[in-house]
Amino acid sequence: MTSGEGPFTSLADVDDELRDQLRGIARGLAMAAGELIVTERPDRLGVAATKSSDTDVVTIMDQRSEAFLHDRIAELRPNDGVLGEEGAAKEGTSGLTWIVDPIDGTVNYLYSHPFYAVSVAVVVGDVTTEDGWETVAAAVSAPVLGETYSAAVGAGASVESRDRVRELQIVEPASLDLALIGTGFGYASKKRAAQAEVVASLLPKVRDIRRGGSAALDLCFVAAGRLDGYYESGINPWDRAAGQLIAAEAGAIVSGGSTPKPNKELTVAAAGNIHDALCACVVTKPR
Ligand code: LIP
Repeated sequence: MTSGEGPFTSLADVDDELRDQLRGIARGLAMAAGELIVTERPDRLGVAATKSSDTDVVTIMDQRSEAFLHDRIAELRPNDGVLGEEGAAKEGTSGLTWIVDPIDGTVNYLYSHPFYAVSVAVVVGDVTTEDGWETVAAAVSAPVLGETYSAAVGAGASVESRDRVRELQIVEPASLDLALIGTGFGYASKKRAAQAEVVASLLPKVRDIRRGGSAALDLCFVAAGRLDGYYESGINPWDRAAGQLIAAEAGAIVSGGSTPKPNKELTVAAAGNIHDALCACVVTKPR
């Protein structure tokens, strides 16, 4: 094992004590940033900027939440790297990197729709690649829902709500046609048209579809049994880095559909007995 400051190159380098400590830090940061985006939301919240399209928005609170997370991580774990959705980027020396989504479900936040969260994950490996890293510990905090999910590798997943902590273990649905499946859609019109074809083909084969608007929470909902499966094409590491560990530690199979690890092309998290059947419906052949 490596001491608390590294350098860490794999999950095996991180001992249980440090793993649990990192989970506690992720939980505290996600909850504090969640509190910030609710209590300091301006009355007339607007769009501060757009990214990949006019509907891919950033608010001042996305920026403030990420600045808060970046600064607190620098205080608590000065040798670790940071990678944030809104541009926070810092190379570390420890081999650990904090991948943060300051508000996952930004459009929901902009519209005061309650389904949004702060996602905080600490990973080991090469974050300059799509799948060259592994999540060590993670937390997703949904302030309006009053729920905070967390996990550490090999230590299980849990959700806290109103001071109660519940360990998470998924329960398999009878079959895909009785499964409730979550998904989401990108911001580019052409991508959305392709995604619409996939979901239209899937809809008659499952119990129903839910589109919540936050990948991080969708993955946590698989862990919590509120969804039997989730898939989405085009999400980024900050959308999934925390939720994919939480879902896996609750017993879900997490993959890239046709690859062992989630990636930009596809993220799938599902109960083991429906994972392959779901992938068969949503893995699209290259055009
Ligand atoms: C969101 C994802 C969601 C996806 C949305 C959006 P953001 O992330 O969490 O799954 O369907 O289109 O990308 O932009 O709110 O951080």
